[in-house]
Amino acid sequence: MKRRNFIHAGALGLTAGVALACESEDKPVQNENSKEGLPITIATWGPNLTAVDAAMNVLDNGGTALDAVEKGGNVPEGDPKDMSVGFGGRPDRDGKVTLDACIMDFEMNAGSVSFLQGIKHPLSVARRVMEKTPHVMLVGEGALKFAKEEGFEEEDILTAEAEKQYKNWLETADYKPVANIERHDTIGILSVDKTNKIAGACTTSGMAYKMHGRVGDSPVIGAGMYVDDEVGGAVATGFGELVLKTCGSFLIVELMRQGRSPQEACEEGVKRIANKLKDFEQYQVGFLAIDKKGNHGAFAIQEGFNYAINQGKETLVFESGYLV
Ligand code: SD4
Repeated sequence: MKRRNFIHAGALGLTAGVALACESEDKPVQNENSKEGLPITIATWGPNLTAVDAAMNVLDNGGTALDAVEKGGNVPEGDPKDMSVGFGGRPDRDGKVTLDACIMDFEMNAGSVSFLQGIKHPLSVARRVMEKTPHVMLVGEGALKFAKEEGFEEEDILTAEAEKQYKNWLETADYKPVANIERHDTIGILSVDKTNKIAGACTTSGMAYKMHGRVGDSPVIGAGMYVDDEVGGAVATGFGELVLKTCGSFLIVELMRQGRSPQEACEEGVKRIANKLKDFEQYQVGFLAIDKKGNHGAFAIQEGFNYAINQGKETLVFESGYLV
């Protein structure tokens, strides 16, 4: 089968850090920073390098990819200075912090919570949903009830800083989720451990000042995150509605299954959004993907998406290529 053709880098205004796939019947084209090597952890957004360090610490000590992505995601969740995830996340337009998270392992086990309030670590609740219930997703009150039954403490997770920013926002209450204006530090994180097993996770407080009840892509298996141990994994960040409409992470994993490199698959995921959704240029979406050898890819709609990666030595931060 003829491989998918890609537009040349020059036409897209790409920056360094990206190897765009060109028309070819040859081997898949890799991201120029990609190399094989396990174990690996990769996460959306440069500031999440501390999360990558925590995850790699688990892997270096012989831990599983599942433990690694949970421990990694717990780092920004517990950090009140990270205002896009967990404790300290910005509230919705009603002043409520509502959290979304999901997790998935190498055997297609998956767990997810969304619209969860009052719990600092939604990702750990998602893992309990996966391990202790016959379900995949719990939302809202039901998710909170389950979390409390599992021993999670209900607490006020709206910090003074987040409340202050919310009160400023209320003066205009103008909701325009503009790309890169809001700082997006949602963490999507993928690991492959020493036994070559994959896991992925995603956790966020979602878009600031969203409608009360809004659920984004991050807790939706196949949208904000997807892994398949035969192939690899993908995660998404940015304006979740675009990712939901295109089943972004699932699409990227399926493209890799068909032979695309992680880089080629991420580029095609962004191009799917661009080809299908008219107003995509106003928004930011970034994708990361890895295969089971440790190759990685990254691509975004706009400039400004970066990511942290570790394959056994130090954690590096790279800028992603972009389309617009
Ligand atoms: C959402 N995708 O709720 C999330 C937000 C995000 O970086 O990733 N921000 O739509």
